[in-house]
Amino acid sequence: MKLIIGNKNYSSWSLRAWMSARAGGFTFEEIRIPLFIPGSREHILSHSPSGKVPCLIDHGLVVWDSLAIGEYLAEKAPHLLPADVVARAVARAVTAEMHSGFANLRQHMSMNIRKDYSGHGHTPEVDAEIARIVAIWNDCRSRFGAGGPYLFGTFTTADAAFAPVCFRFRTYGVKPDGAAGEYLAAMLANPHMQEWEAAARLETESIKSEDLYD
Ligand SMILES: N[C@@H](CCC(=O)N[C@@H](CS)C(=O)NCC(=O)O)C(=O)O
Repeated sequence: MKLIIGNKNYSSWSLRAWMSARAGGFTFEEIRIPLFIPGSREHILSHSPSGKVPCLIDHGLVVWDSLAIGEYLAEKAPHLLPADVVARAVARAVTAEMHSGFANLRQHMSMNIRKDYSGHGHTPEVDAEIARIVAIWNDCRSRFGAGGPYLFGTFTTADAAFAPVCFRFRTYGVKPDGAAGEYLAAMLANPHMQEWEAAARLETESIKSEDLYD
């Protein structure tokens, strides 16, 4: 299995697929393509028909888009989704909401693991989206989280979907109270998250358009 990803410091979509692959216990070759430098688009297109990362290649099968990759990996490693049908439906709903929503947060608080932009990025729209994310986390933790520290107890693709938000909250100094805050701490302490973060800190490329508040 091969996973094509972008810069670990910046590529939030790549992080989602990579976390599902790690949490699923898969052995995979990682192909990291630094984004937005000469040749990177051609390099991505040599693997990924959409021209975007992440892209998963498994014995000739090509799966692009982080949502499809998460679903595919969960078919091969069913523990990546909750076993209960109700919890599984909610996990898919919050994953889909994260995948297609929160445009203001993405724009004003882009993932940038190495930076400390505490206090930056707040607009009324961003704050409303942060409140919605905190409500999702509190709801999942209280209804489904009894079996462990993650949204549905054990780690699922829903946690992978919110992984970039966890790094964003730390970069931009967003500190939820209560169950959501405990969930954020558990995610930032997750060994796979820490492995990704350590690699992000070693990267030397900068994407100036993503360094929003320098
Ligand atoms: N909806 C896609 C989004 C993928 C995406 O936008 N990836 C960005 C990097 S995080 C990318 O490949 N950008 C390179 C480009 O647009 O040339 C997914 O979930 O995989």
